[in-house]
Amino acid sequence: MHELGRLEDLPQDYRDQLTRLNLVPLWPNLRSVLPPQVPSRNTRPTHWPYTTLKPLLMQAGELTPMHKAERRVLVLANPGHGLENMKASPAMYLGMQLLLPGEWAPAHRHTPNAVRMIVEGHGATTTVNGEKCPMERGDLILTPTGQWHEHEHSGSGPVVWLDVLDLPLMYYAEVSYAVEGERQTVQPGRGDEVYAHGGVVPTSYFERGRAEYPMLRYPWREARAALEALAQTQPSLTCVQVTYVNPDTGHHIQNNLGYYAMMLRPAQQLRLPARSPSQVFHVIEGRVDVAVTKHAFGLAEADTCCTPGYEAVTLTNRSTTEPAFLFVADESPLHRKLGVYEVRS
Ligand code: GTQ
Repeated sequence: MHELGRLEDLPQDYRDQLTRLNLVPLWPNLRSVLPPQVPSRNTRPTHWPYTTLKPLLMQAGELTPMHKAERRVLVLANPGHGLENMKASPAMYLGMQLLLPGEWAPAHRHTPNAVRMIVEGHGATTTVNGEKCPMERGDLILTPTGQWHEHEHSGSGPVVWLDVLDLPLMYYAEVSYAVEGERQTVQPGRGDEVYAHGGVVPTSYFERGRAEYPMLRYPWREARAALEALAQTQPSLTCVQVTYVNPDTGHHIQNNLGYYAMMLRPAQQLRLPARSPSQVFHVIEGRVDVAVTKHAFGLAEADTCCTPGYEAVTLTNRSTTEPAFLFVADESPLHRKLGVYEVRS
């Protein structure tokens, strides 16, 4: 690939004229916006150990009362994107949120899509558009775009969860905003009970149109059971993984980000090929080593890490006797919509 002209090659008065007219020559920048073969990526492989994060989150509980926080969250920010930009990757935001007994995080709705993966604690609930969802370890709870949500905790002890939002993408698109609301009236009925029976879904002769998000809570008990059944039924299957889907459509649960649960068999080493999307790995149970390019992380339970796209990732279960379980998030639905989804090798 031959070298192109530089900005310095142009006479200063010509450059000044361009600047005054809000014009920029492409050729000095062409290679940086269209690099050869592989995109440039700011996403750095980054590890957030829970043991170091948790004491600081608990300290936030003492330092900042709920009414001064609205959402008491420490953001897992990727230094490659600049900490102040609060991105784990180009499209993914990660936050670790704390709710103490008796606290209430007031109702609001916003354009970014969110999910929460419950890390620890008992007795908290998230109410999403009037549906009250219990929060237990490993559960995945959705708050899709535009839906009212508030969190409350009537149990004892702290409750902590990992928020994943497509906030950086929405912010980039200049469509990110929130609306504050009143305490919701809880409606009877739970999607996770109606849709708890795989393969049989509600139907009607008198179709009135389906809810866009029929299931808001995906209990860990069910996802874990699905992974164990899959591993047992297919002993030679290398990637024991399930995707969180909308049970009415079979499509990803949200528009931009994909969510998965993965099981590593005892001592299993799994090489995930290089693909275009960035990924996030969070350990639900066990200990997992993550290797990507020149980085290697030892993930303990409740640890989180992210990896850039276009790099192979190798996962290793540290236990030789017990399976390990991971929650995975990625940008593949977005990449497919953009028409750029790629698997390389
Ligand atoms: O719980 O609604 O981590 O609105 C960031 C923004 C959590 C939430 C976050 C939010 C929330």
